[in-house]
Amino acid sequence: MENFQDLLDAFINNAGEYKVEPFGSGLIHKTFVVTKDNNNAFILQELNNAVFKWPEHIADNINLLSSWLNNTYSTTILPTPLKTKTNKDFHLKNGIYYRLIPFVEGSHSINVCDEPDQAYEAAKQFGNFTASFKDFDVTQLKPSIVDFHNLTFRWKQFRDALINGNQERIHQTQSIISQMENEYDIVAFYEKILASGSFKLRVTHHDTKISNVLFNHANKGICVIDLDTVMPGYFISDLGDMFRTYLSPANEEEPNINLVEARRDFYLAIVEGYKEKMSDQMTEDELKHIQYAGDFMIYMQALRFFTDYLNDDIYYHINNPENNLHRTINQLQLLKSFRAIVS
Ligand code: GN1
Ligand code: MG
Repeated sequence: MENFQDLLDAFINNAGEYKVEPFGSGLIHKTFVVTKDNNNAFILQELNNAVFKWPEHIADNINLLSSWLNNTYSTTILPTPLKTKTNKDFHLKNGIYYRLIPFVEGSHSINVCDEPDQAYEAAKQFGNFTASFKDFDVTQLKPSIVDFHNLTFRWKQFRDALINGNQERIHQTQSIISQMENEYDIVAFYEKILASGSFKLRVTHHDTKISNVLFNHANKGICVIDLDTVMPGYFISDLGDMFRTYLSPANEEEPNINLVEARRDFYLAIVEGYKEKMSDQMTEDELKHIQYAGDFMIYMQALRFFTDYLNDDIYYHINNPENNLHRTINQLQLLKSFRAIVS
């Protein structure tokens, strides 16, 4: 266990008065909530340096975006990490990067999207986030993970795993492999779109799960959080990941696929919320391919979970040996159900 007092001391005074406990369900970083007198004060995070190889890029991006909002007198809120007492973006201890993010007062987050209204509010926030940077030169942002939502790259990783991965697992999952291959059209379409230039590169969040939105007491969205994967990207990433993570009452961890289903009212709510902020910026082609966003993100996540399974679970945290396989089957079921509600 880390010495938390020591870590907090790097950022704030009277660190001894705070209590630190594990927080959230992210699969990448270690996250803790820091409370004082039972009130939430900060989020403390230990960055996963294997996934985010250049934490400085994240900090540079956040600093640029934050200045942009200030300079344009924007009302968009961007919760940014504290600088350390020595004015650094991270506290570095034993080669590990830590950061401390102040809690937004009066805010709460949710882990499950169980009302279309929540989906609408979240989509409006993610739409507003991107819309706020309409005139910002997105090429200034550095990718925090290279090729993160590059579907061609994810497809290639899958193909490589079929050669170099765990042979027994490959042998046992032939039917899943065929299902993945049968969906190759999704990859081909992605390549076609990119080549055509009809989708615009914008400031994109890339992790639009519901727990990355802060709500106020009246359950209205306040802002988005978790800016690690903010980098240049396409609208299909953010809209698609909302479809992927809000539409089903059962999430990606659910092993019983009978419980995985896409809900049309939630779909409509997401589209309405996102378009409210973004439709005037979107190209005709983008507006035509709203549904494709779902195919793109659900399929990419299925590919990523499955590739990790074939590679003996080197990327995602797992709770049991079959976890990544069950996640894959779950996502394939979601893809099927998604198509049924949008067609
Ligand atoms: C990871 O840890 P978390 O939940 O924020 C992943 C996302 C996946 C998600 C699937 C950097 O995000 O891309 O969609 O798991 N983030 C990274 O649960 O790989
Ligand atoms: Mg995240």
